[in-house]
Amino acid sequence: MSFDYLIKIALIGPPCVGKSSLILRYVDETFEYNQPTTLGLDFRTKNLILFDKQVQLQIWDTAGQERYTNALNFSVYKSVDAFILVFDLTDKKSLEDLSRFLVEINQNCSPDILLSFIGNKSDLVDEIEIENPEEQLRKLIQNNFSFDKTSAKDGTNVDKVFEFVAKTIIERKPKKQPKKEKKEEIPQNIITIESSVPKKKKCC
Ligand SMILES: Nc1nc2c(ncn2[C@@H]2O[C@H](COP(=O)(O)OP(=O)(O)OP(=O)(O)O)[C@@H](O)[C@H]2O)c(=O)[nH]1
Ligand SMILES: [Mg+2]
Repeated sequence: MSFDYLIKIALIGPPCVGKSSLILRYVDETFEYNQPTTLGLDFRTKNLILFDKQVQLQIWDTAGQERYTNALNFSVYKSVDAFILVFDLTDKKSLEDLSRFLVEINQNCSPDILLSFIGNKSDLVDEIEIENPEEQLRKLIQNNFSFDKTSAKDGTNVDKVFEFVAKTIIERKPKKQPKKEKKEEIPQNIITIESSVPKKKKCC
């Protein structure tokens, strides 16, 4: 299938914050209570129409555990259009831990790379530990950023975040990209290894 825009987005953040669950919710509209830890790197695709154009999102799921990240993540960092940085609203430390990911972005990406922040697990209202996430995030990052509270469990704001990121990237692109086949667009030098997300389904 051909498309007008290919947009590459990576979800990054500490372990157990819900990165894989957010992708599962967005792509498959499901939720798993026992989502396995991501051991490597994988991607899912989602086709949608934005601004009357055919858009394919290539969504990279990364491992939160540091021991699985470095070399693989480096390849992804070089190739994506945007990052969604995820923390867990019920775990204060997970927001603080985003600083390690911001250092990696600073070292490997263009300064104007699009960053969108997610505080996930908003459904766990009685367990929220972070009172004012925007204020905490401002201590970590000086540039403008977008922020939303999401729940991969009940779907709150999940579509909104992915579509906001996709639209922002399209608006930033100076010219229409040439139509390309999906198969050609998988970044080179990426080894996809065992991961928690289901195998990619063929798009129709
Ligand atoms: N209640 C609730 N639980 C969630 C939500 N998102 C994820 N979880 C649960 O949190 C756990 C971790 O979710 P994952 O999606 O595996 O987290 P991850 O960030 O991909 O973790 P790593 O792969 O280890 O980096 C799982 O048991 C999920 O079911 C959410 O929005 N609400
Ligand atoms: Mg995962």
